[in-house]
Amino acid sequence: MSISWGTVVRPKTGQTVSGDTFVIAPFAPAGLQVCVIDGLGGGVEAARAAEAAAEVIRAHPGDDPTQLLQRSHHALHGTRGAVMALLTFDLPLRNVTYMGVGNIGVQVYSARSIKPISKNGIIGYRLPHLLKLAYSYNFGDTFVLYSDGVSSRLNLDATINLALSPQSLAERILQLHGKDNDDATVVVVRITE
Ligand SMILES: [Mn+2]
Repeated sequence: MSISWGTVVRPKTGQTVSGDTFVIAPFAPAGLQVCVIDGLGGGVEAARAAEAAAEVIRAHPGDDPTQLLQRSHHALHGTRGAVMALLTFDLPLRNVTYMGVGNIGVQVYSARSIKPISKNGIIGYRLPHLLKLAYSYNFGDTFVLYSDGVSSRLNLDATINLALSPQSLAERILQLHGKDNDDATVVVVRITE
């Protein structure tokens, strides 16, 4: 089995700091935590909020997603707040769970129907009742998490070339669907046999 991923983070036009960030963190014995975080607003304050949540995920990536989001919620008190989504892979079982709060997009390219949704809310301000969605996936499926600096038209784009490597695919998605007026992040993960 091999795991490959690609990532791009691009600040909005005129900014040098992105208020988005991501975490990709393998954990024992055979898991992978993948997270995209969008700090509210922009610039340094947004980046500080996103980074506070990223630190929570990086500290204990194997903890249950519910705990990770609750802990992030507490860590983000006093910040701008953030929206975030987690894909948590159990690699030997070929299972993945999704948990998202707020406006992070997800697109899964699979023969299976894997169409997760997020709950409305803002980490740090208003934590919704958390919903963990579980799926089985196939080897070769491609998972994409993206911030709202990428248009959700991505989900309808039938021209996406899945023969591309995850890194090339992330760059291509940003090129095709990125918006200049917001920070934009794309994370692509593929697990093959
Ligand atoms: Mn945004």
